[in-house]
Amino acid sequence: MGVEGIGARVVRKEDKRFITGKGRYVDDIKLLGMTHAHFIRSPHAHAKVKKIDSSAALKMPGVVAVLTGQELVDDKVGNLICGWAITSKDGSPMKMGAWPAMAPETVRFVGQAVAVVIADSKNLARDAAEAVVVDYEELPVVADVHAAIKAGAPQLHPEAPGNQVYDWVIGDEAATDAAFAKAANVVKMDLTNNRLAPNPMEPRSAVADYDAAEEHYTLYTTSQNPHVARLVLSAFYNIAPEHKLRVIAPDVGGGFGSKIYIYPEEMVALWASKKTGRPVKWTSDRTEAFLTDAHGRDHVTHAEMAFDANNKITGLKVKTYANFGAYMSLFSSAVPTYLYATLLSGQYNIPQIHAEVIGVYTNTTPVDAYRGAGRPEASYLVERMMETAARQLKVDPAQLRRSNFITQFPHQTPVIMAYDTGDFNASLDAAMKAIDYAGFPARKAQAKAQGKLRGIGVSCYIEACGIAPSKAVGSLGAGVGLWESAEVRVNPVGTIEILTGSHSHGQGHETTFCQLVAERLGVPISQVSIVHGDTDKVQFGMGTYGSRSAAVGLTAILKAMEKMEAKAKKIAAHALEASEADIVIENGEFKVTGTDKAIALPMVALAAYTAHNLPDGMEPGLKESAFYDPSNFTFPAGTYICELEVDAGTGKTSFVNFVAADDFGRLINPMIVEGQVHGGLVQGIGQALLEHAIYDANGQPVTASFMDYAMPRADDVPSFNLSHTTTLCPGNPLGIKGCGEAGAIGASAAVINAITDAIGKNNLEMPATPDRVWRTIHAA
Ligand code: MCN
Repeated sequence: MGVEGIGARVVRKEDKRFITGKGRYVDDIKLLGMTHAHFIRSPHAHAKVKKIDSSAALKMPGVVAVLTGQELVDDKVGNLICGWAITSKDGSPMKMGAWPAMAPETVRFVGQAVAVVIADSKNLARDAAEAVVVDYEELPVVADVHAAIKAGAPQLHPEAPGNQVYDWVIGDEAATDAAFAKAANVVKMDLTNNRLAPNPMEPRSAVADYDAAEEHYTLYTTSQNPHVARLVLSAFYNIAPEHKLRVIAPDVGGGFGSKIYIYPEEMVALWASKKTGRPVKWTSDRTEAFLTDAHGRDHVTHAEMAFDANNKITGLKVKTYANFGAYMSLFSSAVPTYLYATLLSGQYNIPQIHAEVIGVYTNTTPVDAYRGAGRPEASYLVERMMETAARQLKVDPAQLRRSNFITQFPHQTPVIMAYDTGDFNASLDAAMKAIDYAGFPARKAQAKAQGKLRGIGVSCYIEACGIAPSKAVGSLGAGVGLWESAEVRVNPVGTIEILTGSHSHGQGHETTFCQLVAERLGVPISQVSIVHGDTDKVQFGMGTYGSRSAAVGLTAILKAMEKMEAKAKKIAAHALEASEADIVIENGEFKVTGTDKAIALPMVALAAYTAHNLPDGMEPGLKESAFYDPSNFTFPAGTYICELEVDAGTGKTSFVNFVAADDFGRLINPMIVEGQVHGGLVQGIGQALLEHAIYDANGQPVTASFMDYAMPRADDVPSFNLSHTTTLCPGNPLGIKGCGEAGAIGASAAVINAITDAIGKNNLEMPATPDRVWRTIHAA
């Protein structure tokens, strides 16, 4: 390993730009003649739009236009779509209710746009929106899953009788029932996975610019996947033929999944720019973000786990109601199905699993992938079941897990996933050692003597990430295959540009991707630059989500590097009059092995472009590209153990220790990986203790501000104790497993397992607020 190569704790290159205020975000974009959009949003969860009177607003100075949902329909701008087809158990396709970018007739959640004001300034647009009168006729509301599935419940979409999107199953039901019939013990649980709001630092934003002369659109947008945005916008929404639309995602301040999708606002901005003949900017405020950014989680589940007389798991049955909100967003259908139920085997040998997932429409904000996307829900369920089982079977929770671990790889689970590698005992051992698991009973007794309830909670998570194999995701219903692209350009002076289809919005790609180049060529990372986020610069890419950028994106870069290096070696061999087989690359030089003959990379690059001394028949230039489509997902796994104390008088939880032992295969930059784990753990703890997007029975969001939606702050979380075990991923040549979501997947079960251990009561829903914990302690 060089000082900046693979495995080095290199400080993030991009941070200089961010911490000196030089980041360039969408809201920083200012174009000549730019207007500002302000959306008029429904205050009702379900209503008919009877009339929109914009006459007063249109008379206000500086108002350019007031555009409505009906005009959008008249202009044949397509509806938003869900791109992942799921089939119900009766063979019928999922039921997609039409989702126009602004509602012409019916609004189905608070915050859905019905019209937009375009004005010379943001404040003028906001003021004029006050003058637009919308006449609504309120309709009956279903605000949660329980209300939506009741017989005779008000219906959201004519396409979806009973508000049901699909009723999907996986696994062998008869074989699972047979396993339960023979069980020595059955553990049963009802679980709720609370709805979350994503809250990245930078709110969503779009600047759209239509050039009438060229009939060309440019869209600056806060996207995690600009190429997919361009494809979807042009193919499905009739915004433009693809080559007439350029999408640029400049610096993006976090996304956590919520910036994967196409949202109404950027579609409307593009359309409005064409209609008004001027650039249009829209930037969400925090309230709009709470109302319109796709939410996460929101499952209601009943689960049963069967054990034989030796405490071996013999079966798992799961029935989950997944709340989709009012419409199906781009990835939404896959989240509670293929990203959730396929992980229900956890780290365990479970011979039979049967899961049924019923997707349900409600009058709430649409729900889609949020950090972990289905996998936190699966992990939470399995790990709460294991803890509950240990309590019911009166065995040590760590031991029950260990005795059921999968130890042979590859391992085919009964729910599609084929785990390629792992060492679950190693991460459990590392975590138990780090927290001194054996010493816990003595610490608990000591705490009790001081009037504190102390608990310990284990969570052994596994996830499938590095989201790709095109064949796999395609066969599971994805509308596109998922792979990644890369191009390596060595400039005539020897500097290196890496063009990637991944999109960094906080993950540190500008550093870790350069580290691969530094490792292979022995050049400083300052000699390497990363180009991403612009559909005119990078030919195509699938973007960043599903912890895929290292395992898939970096491997594409490796493939392109290998091609470039092979050509560069030929040039070097020719220049040095040596055999190509004798050329090695070291410290930025091409050397003839065993001699002192060498030529520096800039000289090789210069030779490639000056081209008068190249091997016969060689094309000039030094630029190569590659696409990489792996053969499987990657399977990061680990153990988190949380030790905490609960104050029985107040219900308040205080962390004592939180240890995480993760297996991410080869680490490119351990410091960046630690940062990723820290962030994920904080989000998992946030879900467990604080965060909950709540609606009242009328579908009114009651947590649509930071006053009411409690984000975790620094003093809400402990200082984490991290370690790594390593099994190299056999699915990519670098042996990498993704790390970007693990913390959020494994943390919440560890926390709730610890609290329930401390208070001696097993049923506790998230978020475990002091009030809820106190009531659980003191419940009869
Ligand atoms: N890495 C590494 N060694 C490994 C694995 C990864 O050094 N074995 C490095 C990678 O090179 C990259 C980072 O760790 O710099 C994360 O890599 P990866 O796990 O491949 O995840 P992605 O880059 O694809 O990022 C997506 C992931 C997801 S799905 C969510 S959600 C999430 C997350 O990343 N959103 C984030 N982390 C986030 N971090 C920030 N700051 N902001 C977000 O919105």
